[in-house]
Amino acid sequence: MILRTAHWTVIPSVAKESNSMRIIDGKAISQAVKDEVRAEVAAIEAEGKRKPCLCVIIVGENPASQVYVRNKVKAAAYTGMESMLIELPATVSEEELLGKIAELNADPAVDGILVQLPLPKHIDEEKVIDAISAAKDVDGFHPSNVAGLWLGKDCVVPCTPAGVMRLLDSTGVDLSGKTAVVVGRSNIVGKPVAKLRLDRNATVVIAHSRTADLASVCRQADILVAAVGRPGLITGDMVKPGAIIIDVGINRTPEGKLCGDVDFASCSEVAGWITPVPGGVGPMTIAMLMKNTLRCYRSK
Ligand code: L34
Repeated sequence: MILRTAHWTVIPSVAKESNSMRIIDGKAISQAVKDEVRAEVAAIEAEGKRKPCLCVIIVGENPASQVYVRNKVKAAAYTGMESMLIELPATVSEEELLGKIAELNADPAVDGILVQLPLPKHIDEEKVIDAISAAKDVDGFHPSNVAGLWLGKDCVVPCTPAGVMRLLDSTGVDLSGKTAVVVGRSNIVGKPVAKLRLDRNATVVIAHSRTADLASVCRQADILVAAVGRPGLITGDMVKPGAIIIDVGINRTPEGKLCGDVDFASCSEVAGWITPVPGGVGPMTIAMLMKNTLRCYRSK
């Protein structure tokens, strides 16, 4: 039997070393982040100032992207920000999309611009990311923000990695000197997550599809982040007892059910802390987007 409380879950009678495994509740933590932003937006409004405005562009009709984008617009409304959703057909030309971005870059009423990825094949994602003004790049994907992150400058941090850090912080565990492994080397998650944990003095390892003996690398991890998009890749035998596991994977089973890269059933018996999917990193990505929009608004 699993007893659920607001922030953690105890498996009382599992005869394993860890009988106090805790679930990191991304939903509750993302709510707290959104409430912080909401209070700040209310204060801005009370001063009679213009409210922050986020503009989200979606191209085509990828059902998962539609869900995420809808959640972003809903979160913006919750915080009291203005938002704009621009829906473009999958057939839109690259030129047209770049034209739209140029228009938004020049619009003083727009503080943040996000183009939901992935984009249709005929559009060059790199060109699109480069076209967004770095000052309005709420995703933190623009080369000057990426450079800023790696040089240790104060700049926009990509939403998902920022969310991962906030989830780690919620455990109260000091990362200094710990071994932090991330499985996955994408520009959006793996690489920035490694840098952010390096900044906390963790010993970082980036594992990937060519890593030899992934299981033994993962077993070294005091903190394990999985971000590869392979359902159930991380199993309990790959986890160090007591480790913190953050599951960034969002996969859909053939039946349409959401699942992460982490096999929750086996890993939760070994881990000290673990995030669920759904209700883990996903909602944090959206909450940190609200923070980033506020940041871009303030640094104008
Ligand atoms: N430009 N493209 C850009 N920025 C991003 O930050 C993203 N990402 C990723 C995909 N493309 C992007 C997102 O928004 C992934 N992502 C994202 C955002 C939210 C959620 C998942 C992925 C989310 O809300 N997940 C919910 C479940 C939602 C559902 O029912 O499908 C969760 O609880 O995990």
